Amino acid sequence: MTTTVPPLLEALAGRRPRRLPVWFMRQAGRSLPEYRAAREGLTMLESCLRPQVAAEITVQPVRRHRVDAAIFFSDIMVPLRLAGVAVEISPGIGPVFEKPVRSADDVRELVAHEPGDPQPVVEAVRLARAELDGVPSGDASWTPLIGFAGAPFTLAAYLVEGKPSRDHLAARALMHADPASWDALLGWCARVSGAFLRAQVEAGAAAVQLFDSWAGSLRRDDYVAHVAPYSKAALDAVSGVPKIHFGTGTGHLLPDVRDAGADAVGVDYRTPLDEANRLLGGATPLQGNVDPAMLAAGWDALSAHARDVVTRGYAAPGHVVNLGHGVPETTDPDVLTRLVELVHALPGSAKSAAEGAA
Ligand code: 1CP
Repeated sequence: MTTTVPPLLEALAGRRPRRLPVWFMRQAGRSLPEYRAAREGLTMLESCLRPQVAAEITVQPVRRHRVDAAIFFSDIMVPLRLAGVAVEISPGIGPVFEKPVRSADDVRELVAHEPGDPQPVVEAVRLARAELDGVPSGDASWTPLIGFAGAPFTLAAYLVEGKPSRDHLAARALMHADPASWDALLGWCARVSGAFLRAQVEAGAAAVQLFDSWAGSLRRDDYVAHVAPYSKAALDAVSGVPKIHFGTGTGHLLPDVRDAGADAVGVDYRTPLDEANRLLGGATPLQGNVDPAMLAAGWDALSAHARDVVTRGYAAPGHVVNLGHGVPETTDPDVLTRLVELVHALPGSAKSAAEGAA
């Protein structure tokens, strides 16, 4: 390992490496044929809990696309399963719980579960790290692995609804109907998510991302009072690595998302990065925000859009190029590889763009 810092870590520290770092949320899995081969005959959660399989799938997109980071192949439901909660990931649907958490008694029963043994996670991160330590990124000789967890609200939204939902009405009602149960539920989710993050960092993750995918469904006052403190508790469980905090539809919450304890804010595709930077006061590194729909819009439209994202991102102190949400399952992998090549060929900062044009 050299002392040169990989572009991802430079950008998350608010600096402008020569080459813009790029990775994609949900890059592991979904659209890759080698992913489907590695998972053959295994359920989603089985694949997550077999260290060799999880490590292999984690590294696949780095080998194929030359992205500047791996994201650990797992799921936000894994820490719940490790804690002994009856959850399955149904193909084509997502997480489904045997028993939704609806009443004060349900919450009491849930929070009696201790976070489980993270050994399969620790082992998988170690195996992935061993390979990534030899894969260059920019001028560095190694590629970082990003650990992640679901934010307490997003986990609670699944636990209370019992399955994916659009508006998270039952969860948002519980928040006000029974604030004491809400506090116990979110506090427990913060504890298991925090333990999951810590296990990944201790095994070698070089950065972490907290996914609050459904935070955008909240009013700002509810987010600040009933959600952000628990996200902060989950993020506070780790130290010594940069922390990215991402949500979708959070244009109205960006400073609050940052203030929950993030070093960088993930911006979904709805808010242009120059506007996000203005909302954040120009001091926070950003991650995002190519619209996933553009991956299927043809190369001319996609490349023009990606250039626009990069140009708007120059306003921020650091920029990690990513999508504004996950890779759709139907994405042509070659389009992702070409997008990585394009981003790597673009100037890393407004200054080098101006020098190039001069
Ligand atoms: O490539 C990667 O990003 C790493 C692996 C990863 C991550 C970071 C997976 C694999 N899931 C996640 C996070 C995750 N899981 C989130 C947060 C990010 C986001 O908003 O996209 C959420 C909300 C989930 C829950 C979940 N798990 C869903 C969404 C359901 C819904 O409500 O719409 C789904 C479909 C899953 C299953 C899943 N997780 C990961 C994969 C590859 C799959 C599909 C497996 C299959 O269908 O067989």
